[in-house]
Amino acid sequence: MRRYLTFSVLLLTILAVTCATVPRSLAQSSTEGVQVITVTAKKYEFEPSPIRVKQGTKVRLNITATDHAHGFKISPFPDGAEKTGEPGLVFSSPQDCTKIEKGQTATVEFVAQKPGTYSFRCCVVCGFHHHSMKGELIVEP
Ligand SMILES: [Cu+2]
Repeated sequence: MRRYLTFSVLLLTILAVTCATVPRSLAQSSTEGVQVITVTAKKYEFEPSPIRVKQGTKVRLNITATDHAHGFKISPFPDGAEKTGEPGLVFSSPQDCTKIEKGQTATVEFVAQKPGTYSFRCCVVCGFHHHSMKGELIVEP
């Protein structure tokens, strides 16, 4: 009986340790290999621009709006390319206009699949020169 009890405790301990470690290692692998880039959005520019990444990189843009609410909208197709077929940027979640409240940070995540220049712009009206608030992402082969 005593031996059985010891065995049960041992088994439970192993189970508990396994359960506690597996999700942690999964969480780690999901952040591995992601290039995190900090971007600032303010009237009327994005910093840095152009943003340069290597083809095949998984990119996470952490965009902070410092002075006003702004937006971030990027074309999934390179400039000058036909906007059909396989996109050059493959997003983790469907996106059109990512809105960023003043003082907040929004995240945009994608895989830079094809080389080229991808234009992005502000998509939340933020003032007089809103339409000239643009930037570029360059995916290098
Ligand atoms: Cu704007």
